[in-house]
Amino acid sequence: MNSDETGRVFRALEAFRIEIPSWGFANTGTRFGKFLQPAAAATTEEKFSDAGQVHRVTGVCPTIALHVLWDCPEGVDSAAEIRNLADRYGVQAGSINPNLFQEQIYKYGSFGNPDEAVRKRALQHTKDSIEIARRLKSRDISMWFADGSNYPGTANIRRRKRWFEEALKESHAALSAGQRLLVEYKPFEPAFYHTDIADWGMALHFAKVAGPKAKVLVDTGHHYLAQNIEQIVAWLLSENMLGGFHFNDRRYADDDLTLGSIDPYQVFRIFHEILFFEWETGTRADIAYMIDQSHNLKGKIEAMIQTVTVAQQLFSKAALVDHAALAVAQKNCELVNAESLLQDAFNTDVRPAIQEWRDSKGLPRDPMQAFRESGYLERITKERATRNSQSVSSYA
Ligand code: RM4
Ligand code: MN
Ligand code: MN
Repeated sequence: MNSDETGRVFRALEAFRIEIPSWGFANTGTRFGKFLQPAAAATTEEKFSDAGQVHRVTGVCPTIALHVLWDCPEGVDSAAEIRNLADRYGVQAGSINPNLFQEQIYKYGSFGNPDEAVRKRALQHTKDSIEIARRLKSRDISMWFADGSNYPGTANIRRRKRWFEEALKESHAALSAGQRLLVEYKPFEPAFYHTDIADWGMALHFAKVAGPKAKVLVDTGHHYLAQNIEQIVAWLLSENMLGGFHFNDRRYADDDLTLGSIDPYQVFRIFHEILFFEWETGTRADIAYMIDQSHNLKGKIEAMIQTVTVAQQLFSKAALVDHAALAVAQKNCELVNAESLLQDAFNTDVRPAIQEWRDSKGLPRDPMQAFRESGYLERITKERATRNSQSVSSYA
């Protein structure tokens, strides 16, 4: 790699921050069961502590996404304690995720529930979540809904759409200046016939109806297999409606596997669309890069460090695409040349440049090795093992 390319990698890394999810450190499983790990985090404090380790060795994960039901047991009153944890462990609260899918009242939906009382409860929980975010100085409230139905004819799809529009508008009205509402979509699961926000078109519609501070959140695992995710990204960028990502990888559906483990070129193509947009428009895309993964079997902290490392590699590779040359090749319909510009960038080994960048920041060249040598994992395994051997019932 020449010095111009190294410079590009440095600039890309300088601007790239990744938010990690609290639930990635907790024991998670599938509907068939949960295999417990002795070192898993069970309390909000442990999640902050583990996230702090990831930030310590990578230097690029200053925030942690929180799920209100799992991480804020006292609701709005949890904010003060979370601020203390943020100070103690050196990571700030990131996006706030209301939980509108786990409690019994949500059996038939939240914002789309035919029962007005449940819709009100869901709206109140969302407003509380916005207040928690305000107290924590968090910018984004990420809305994912499990709402949907399992059998044809059982739900009034149009009426539910209206209820969603109303509730999202009201939620938007509760935002403080600078806050954003991110609307996530998912084609199926847990609902298996219809899902109220099933794709990016529906999410885009709802975000537009909600108001100007609402944007779309793209979770890479929430698409059908053949879908062209980078095209969706390009369209949302062009509409100024892309708010952020939940990155993960999948082989089948919402597998929540480690980013880049199955199809790294897909992630590269997404990053490329973003960086090409930035080059062309001369503006920074205002996007929250977040991870949404479940490390059911992998060691959780190591899985997170691995994820961050791979994300940096793929982002750096995308930064190597020669945009000026690409624009010319596209204009002249030089297909092989255009495609090769992407392939060449993707095939470049960016690891030495990334190590140099880490050196320049006083960060460990090899974050995984630094973590393994720290003794942290051994310590928490001892501290948490007995408690973790008893099964826990919630998702995270
Ligand atoms: C969902 C969705 C949400 C996440 C939950 C735990 O499938 O991806 O973003 O909060 O899982
Ligand atoms: Mn998600
Ligand atoms: Mn998901």
